[in-house]
Amino acid sequence: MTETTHHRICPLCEACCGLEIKVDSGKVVSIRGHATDVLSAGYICPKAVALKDLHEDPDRLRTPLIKRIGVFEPATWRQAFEEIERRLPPILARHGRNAAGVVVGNPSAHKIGLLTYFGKLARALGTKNVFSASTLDQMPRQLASGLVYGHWLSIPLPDIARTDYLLVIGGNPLVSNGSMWTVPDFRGKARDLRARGGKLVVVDPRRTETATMADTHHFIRPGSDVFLLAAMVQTLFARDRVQLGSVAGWVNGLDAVREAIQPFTPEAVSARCGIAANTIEALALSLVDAPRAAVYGRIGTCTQEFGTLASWLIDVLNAISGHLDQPGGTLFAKSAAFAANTAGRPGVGKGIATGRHHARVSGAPEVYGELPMTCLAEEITTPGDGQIRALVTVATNPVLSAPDGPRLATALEGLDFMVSLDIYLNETTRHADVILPGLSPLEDMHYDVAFPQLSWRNHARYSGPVFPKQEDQPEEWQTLLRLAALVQGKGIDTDAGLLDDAQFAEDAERLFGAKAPDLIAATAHYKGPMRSLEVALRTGPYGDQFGAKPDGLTLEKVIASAAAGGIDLGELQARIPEMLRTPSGKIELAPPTLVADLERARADLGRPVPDLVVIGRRDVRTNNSWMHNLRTLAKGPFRCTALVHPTDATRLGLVEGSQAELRNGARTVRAPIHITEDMMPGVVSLPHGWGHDLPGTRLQLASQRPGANLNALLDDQLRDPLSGNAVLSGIPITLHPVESAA
Ligand SMILES: Nc1nc2c(c(=O)[nH]1)N[C@H]1C(S)=C(S)[C@@H](COP(=O)(O)OP(=O)(O)OC[C@H]3O[C@@H](n4cnc5c(=O)[nH]c(N)nc54)[C@H](O)[C@@H]3O)O[C@H]1N2
Ligand SMILES: Nc1nc2c(c(=O)[nH]1)N[C@H]1C(S)=C(S)[C@@H](COP(=O)(O)OP(=O)(O)OC[C@H]3O[C@@H](n4cnc5c(=O)[nH]c(N)nc54)[C@H](O)[C@@H]3O)O[C@H]1N2
Ligand code: SF4
Ligand SMILES: [Mo]
Repeated sequence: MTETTHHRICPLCEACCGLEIKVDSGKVVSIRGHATDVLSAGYICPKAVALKDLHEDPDRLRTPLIKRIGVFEPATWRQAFEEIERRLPPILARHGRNAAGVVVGNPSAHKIGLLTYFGKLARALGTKNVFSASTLDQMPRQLASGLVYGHWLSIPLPDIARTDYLLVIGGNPLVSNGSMWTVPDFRGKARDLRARGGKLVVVDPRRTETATMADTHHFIRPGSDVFLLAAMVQTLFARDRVQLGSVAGWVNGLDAVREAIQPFTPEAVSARCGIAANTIEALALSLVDAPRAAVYGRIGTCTQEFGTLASWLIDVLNAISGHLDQPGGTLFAKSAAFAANTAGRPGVGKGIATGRHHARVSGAPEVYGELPMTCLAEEITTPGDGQIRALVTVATNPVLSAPDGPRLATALEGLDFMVSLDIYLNETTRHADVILPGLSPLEDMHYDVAFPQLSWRNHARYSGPVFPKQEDQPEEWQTLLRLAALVQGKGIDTDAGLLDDAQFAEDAERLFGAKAPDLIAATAHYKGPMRSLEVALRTGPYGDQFGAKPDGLTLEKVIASAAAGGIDLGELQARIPEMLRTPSGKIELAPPTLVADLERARADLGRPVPDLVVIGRRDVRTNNSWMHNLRTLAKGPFRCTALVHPTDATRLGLVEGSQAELRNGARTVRAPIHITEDMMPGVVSLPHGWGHDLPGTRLQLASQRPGANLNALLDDQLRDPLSGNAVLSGIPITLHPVESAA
């Protein structure tokens, strides 16, 4: 037998590490970090190795399933599409386009076919009921960026390789490996930062793995980041330390910020944050005192009632401390393909709009084309015109991942029809009538669309399939296109390739006008996402412009670089004003909706601090809700434990290792207690993504140690009104020893 070596990036988290995969006789022999990868230089975490388990997992679906009289039966692709055609279009014909809902989840960000074709299905459905995991995660960050810089994916990134001071708020990159910031081997980079005399400071209600390696860690009351950040901004104004540095000529709204921030003095917010006023001042001043500094906030700052405000104030701090768009401060990536902030006229754009339509039941505004995930259940269960009766889910497991999963599960059971494009029969897809399996990542090609826009270094990397796919199995983009055709009444025999050609031609004409015919001819040898990737790369900022710049990038060159570890496009560079896409061509530091929302925060400042609140947690061997079925990751100590501070444990009569019940009104879950001083007193931490004890799933390993579903405890009515993002952190609960829980 002959061993072959393959290079692809890991699809399991945002670090996007380069892998070297050795294969023999159709089996994975080894998975290692690719030492010469231009982004990750050999770094991997234990999850990458589990790609072998994922590929070989007997529970991973390989054929479509159709539910008949409550039981899933294997089916051919033809039978599956026939069943969908028989049941879905009549619902739309009878009840209108909004009777369909569509939900897309996290793994789609790691599969170019899903990411670039999901929108085609949503458009074909023509429904406003589009939902995604973004409103359980980073929508506040994206909305703030849209308002300030003019595009949803223009995110300032800490220039970790050159900074002297990094303040991490509400993120644990040592475990999560970074998010909205592609930064493989955060630990190594943070170590280098400290070795050259720089400082790492962490603000988190738990002394996390990242906090443990930091110079300083501050506990903060969950949900109060907006107040801390506002007071830091206020301090810089009050002490006359505001400096805009190189972006001074490009900032609108500085006076409006100064005016609106006045009430948020360190003294006024201190009790709410649980941080001393002089500590808040010192944190603010450290930013201006450091020659090069960056503030990074992540999910802890987003999944709260003031998520958009908090995300925005992080931008304000980076700007007014003089480090925005500076080496060693925060910089914007320049992606080789697909970035809106490299397209069109440099330095100016349309900006963003929200609220172009609203959720029927709650009235929540559309944001980035979506409605809040926390509106899904009520949109299914509330009768009336526009009620969701048919649902398509794509790579998402909201029964575990979204607040009030039990309510959602009941809602899904009440649908007239549901289709899931997924690789498992799990807590969500068990409610489907038809499940269409996706490819194993090792059978799929990939090029990251989003993450090069968020990477610590510019680069272009292509991943080819490691294994051939089963002959009859469509690629996921083909499945999405066929579903799109089907709901447009085109019938199930339409060829996905022809549909794609037609769509490509349409897009090319819209985007490239008179040049479209040449473009169509020049790219005809590529299909599906490969074809749009070729166009994006060649017309992108490093592209060969279809021959005009012969040294520039083409897909062929990027493919050829895979074994070498991809193409390095250098460290991040200053990009203001060229990357701005606001109508003014300026950084809009004081968007009126955000300034107005500060009043909501001010009014909330006096809210009493609850006795006990729950927050989430991630573990390096898990990924949201779907990797507990993989042997390499499932072994070891049980990870779904509730962490409690010793004073709380004593007060509540809890002993180490005992079962406790967490209660939020009538909602309850049980978990074993681990007592640790790493928790802030008054805060309990329970990881999300567990709860694999629901009937009707096919997750043999995960169901052996199911864990508790944190989201069964959370309320689906709590959200940040601006972004629609769910509140997942800082929820008041009570905690009871199980023996006394009657
Ligand atoms: N309480 C609490 N809840 C949270 C969070 C939290 O911090 N606290 N975090 C939130 C965040 S950040 C996120 S991103 C969401 C994630 O929530 P979701 O987007 O729902 O993602 P997962 O729960 O990871 O479920 C992924 C689904 O995709 C399927 N899948 C995996 N690989 C593939 C593939 O290659 N193709 C297809 N078609 N399907 C695939 C899996 O089987 C699973 O059904 O969870 C959120 N939920
Ligand atoms: N191993 C692993 N890696 C992952 C994932 C995973 O499930 N497992 N999920 C991936 C996904 S989808 C995402 S979005 C990213 C998320 O990436 P991160 O944001 O780094 O994720 P977390 O580890 O949840 O870190 C959030 C931190 O916020 C803290 N926190 C909670 N509430 C508050 C608050 O109110 N204020 C402050 N300041 N902090 C608070 C928590 O204690 C926690 O340490 O991780 C990704 N990477
Ligand atoms: S950190 Fe781990 S899971 Fe994330 S991309 Fe790298 S190897 Fe994969
Ligand atoms: Mo996420």
